[in-house]
Amino acid sequence: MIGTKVVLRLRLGAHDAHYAGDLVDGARMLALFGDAATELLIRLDGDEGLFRAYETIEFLAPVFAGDYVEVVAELVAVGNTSRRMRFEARKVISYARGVREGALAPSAAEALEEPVVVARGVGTCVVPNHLQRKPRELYMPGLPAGPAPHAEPLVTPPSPDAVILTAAIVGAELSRAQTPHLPFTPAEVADEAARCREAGAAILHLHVRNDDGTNTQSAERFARVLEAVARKCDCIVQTTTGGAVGMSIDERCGPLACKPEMATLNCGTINFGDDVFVNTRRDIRTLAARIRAVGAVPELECYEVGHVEEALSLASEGLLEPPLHFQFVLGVKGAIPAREDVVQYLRSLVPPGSTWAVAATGRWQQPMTELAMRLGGHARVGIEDNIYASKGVLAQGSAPLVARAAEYARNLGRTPADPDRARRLLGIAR
Ligand code: KMH
Ligand code: ZN
Repeated sequence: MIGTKVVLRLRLGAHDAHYAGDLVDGARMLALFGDAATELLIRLDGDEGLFRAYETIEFLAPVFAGDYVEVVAELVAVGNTSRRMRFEARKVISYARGVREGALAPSAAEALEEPVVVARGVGTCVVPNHLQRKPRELYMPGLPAGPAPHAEPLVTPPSPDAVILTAAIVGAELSRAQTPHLPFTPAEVADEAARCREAGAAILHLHVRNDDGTNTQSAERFARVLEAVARKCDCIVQTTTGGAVGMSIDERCGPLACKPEMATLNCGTINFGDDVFVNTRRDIRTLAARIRAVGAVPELECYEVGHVEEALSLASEGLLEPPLHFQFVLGVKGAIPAREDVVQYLRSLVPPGSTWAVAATGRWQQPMTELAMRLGGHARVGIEDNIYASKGVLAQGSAPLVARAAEYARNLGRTPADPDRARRLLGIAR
């Protein structure tokens, strides 16, 4: 379970002192981090595992023979075989003030009122699949059984601090028969938007429905929903120009009349389950121009590798202005699968200064968005893509999915961006 901790507490003795003045070397702290990591792995996997890499390590205060230290290892992320942990060593007992000056006996010591952090680090351990002896569901609830997303251990580069969470709260393919938590009316959408904002979302990816639940791209309906949302929260609204399969390009452009801050730009045609979601190269260029004409910032929806290349072509043709904002949509039946190697490849195509996020369908939503956050990307969650909180258990709307993603981000040391911070990161003028 993310957040699981183990604590070791021990006294460093004369045999640990390595340098002048009874100073203990930093390598000793690393050995203790290794021991704490090992206990965590035994508890999680029933195996000692291996330390693969440290991303950061800091030595913050000296440690001397005779000090007692408390070492904490906390699980912050779980991959297929990787377990990422945060470590902290704190001095809790030290020699008494005056010992060094000879004013007190050398045996005088005291418990510190406030522990002193002496070392900190973040690192990744691995437990190969064949050595894992505990069910993965135990510590990675929601991860589907079946083929693992990626066979290789993950070594995570340092992540930027802010993570932009998008809530996709309506969608075009869902029905109330599938989930009763699907909002239809402006008031229902606005309430759910406010709940998602409260949970940590900065962007709302928005489709709208008529009161009877049918899809519409009507500018009037969007205007009513946008007004209701703006009364309840300050989220960036990203209106869809994808609409529903089968709509014409003109119809799909309906919400642009509301001059949204953001709009989606779907970057290619795909099989969309049993349907075909058509975005010809001409359509994409028409949509890009119309989005630009209303001053909206496009989010580039990529369901295939070639869609990223298409977006880059649009930029080189001058139809998109950098920085670009990519959304990798994974796991649509008939399009690119939700796998770690896919994310690694797609993000390698993103030009410097641009941003990227992951959205994934169904059971892949949680593991893939968490992977994106570990890799420094942003994430989209919500019932448009996935209606379940865990296997067979409906999410109570999109907000709990946002809350879970926000908690995961915070455990990684990243902060869910509020809408204004997201605006700055995305270059949205207000
Ligand atoms: N409903 C899908 C066919 C978007 O919002 O831009 C398209 C879609 C993408 O949901
Ligand atoms: Zn959508």
